[in-house]
Amino acid sequence: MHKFYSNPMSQHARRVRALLEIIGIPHELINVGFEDDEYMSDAYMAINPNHQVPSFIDGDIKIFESNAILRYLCHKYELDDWYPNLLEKRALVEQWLDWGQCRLAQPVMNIVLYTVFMPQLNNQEAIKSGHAAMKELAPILSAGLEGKDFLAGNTPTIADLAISSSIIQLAFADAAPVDRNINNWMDRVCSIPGVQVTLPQNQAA
Ligand SMILES: N[C@@H](CCC(=O)N[C@@H](CS)C(=O)NCC(=O)O)C(=O)O
Repeated sequence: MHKFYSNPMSQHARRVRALLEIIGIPHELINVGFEDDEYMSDAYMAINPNHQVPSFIDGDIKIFESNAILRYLCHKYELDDWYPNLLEKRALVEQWLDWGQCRLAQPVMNIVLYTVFMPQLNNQEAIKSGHAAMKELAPILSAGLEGKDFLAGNTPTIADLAISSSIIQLAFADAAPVDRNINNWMDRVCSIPGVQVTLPQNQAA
C-alpha cells in the first residue's frame, strides 16, 4: 500500500491528496504533525530531509516535492486526462506547475504563515511583500484562465489541482484574489468531489 505523508493545513499536500481521492488510489494517509515537531523528527527526516510535507512512498520509491508526486502518479496510473500527452496541453500544464512553485508558493507562504499560523513572529515585511506579489500574480492567473474552464483547456489537469491548492490556502488569511475568472475557476475545481475532501473546512485540523 502506498504511504502518503500529509498535513491537512498544507497546500502542497492538499493537491496530492486531491489526485489520490479523485482517482481512488488506495493509500495509507499518514498525518505529519507540525505542532509537535514531528516533521523535524529523525524518523520523518529519513523520508523527507527537507522536513516538509508531502512525501510519498511506493515500495522502494520514495518521493518528495508535491508536483513530482503528482507527475509520478499520472505516469504510474496512466492518467492522460490529468497530465495530457498532447504537446500544447502538456506545455501549459508544465508552465503552471512551475509557475506555482517558482512564483506563487513563496508569496502565499509569506501571507498565510505570518498572518495565520505564526502571527507571533510579527513578520510584517513578509506579509507586505506577499500581498504586493499577489497584486502582480493574480492578473497573470486570471489572464491564463480567460476563455477556458481550466488552466490547460476545458478539462481539469494536475496544474489546476496544484494552483488551486495555493489559492485555497490564501483563503485562510482572507487573501484569495477577487477576480471573476479566478472565482469561477475555483468554483469549478472545488466542485470536483475528490477536491472537496481536501478542503480545510472538510477536514479536522
Ligand atoms: N516545494 C515543496 C514545498 C513543501 C512545503 O513547503 N511544505 C510545507 C507545508 S505547505 C512544510 O512542510 N513546511 C515545513 C518546513 O518547511 O519545515 C513541495 O511542493 O512539496
